[in-house]
Amino acid sequence: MSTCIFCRIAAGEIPATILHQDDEVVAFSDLTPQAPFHALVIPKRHVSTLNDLASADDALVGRLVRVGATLAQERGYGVRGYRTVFNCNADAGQSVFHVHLHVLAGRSLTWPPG
Ligand code: DGP
Repeated sequence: MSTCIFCRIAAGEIPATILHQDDEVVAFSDLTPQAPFHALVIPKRHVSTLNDLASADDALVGRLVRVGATLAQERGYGVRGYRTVFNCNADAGQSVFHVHLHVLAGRSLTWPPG
C-alpha cells in the first residue's frame, strides 16, 4: 500500500469528494479550503514535485490545467476568475509531495501571495 496520501485518494483507499476522474487525472475538494471553491487536480501516477516532471509529461501537465480550468468554468467562475497554483518544495509551502494543482475561486484573491 502506498504511503502517499494522494496516491491513496486516487486509488479510492481514502475518502475524498471526487470532482473529476479519468484514466490519468483525479480532482477532489481540498480538505482545508482556502476559498469557497478549492479543488486539487492530481496525476494518478505518483510524481513528487514539479522538479520530477519530464518532457514526456507535458501532455499530462496540460491535462491537469485543462481539467482545473473546466472545473472552475463549470461552476461559473470562468468570467469572474479563479487562481491555479502549483507549490513546489519548502519555500512555496508544498506539504504533500505528490504534484497537485490548486484551483481556487469564489472570492477576490490578493496578489502577491503570502
Ligand atoms: P500544498 O501545501 O500545496 O502541498 O497543498 C496540499 C493541500 O492538500 C492542502 O491544501 C491540504 C490538502 N490536503 C492534505 N491532506 C488532504 C487529504 O487527506 N484530503 C484532501 N482532500 N486534501 C488534503
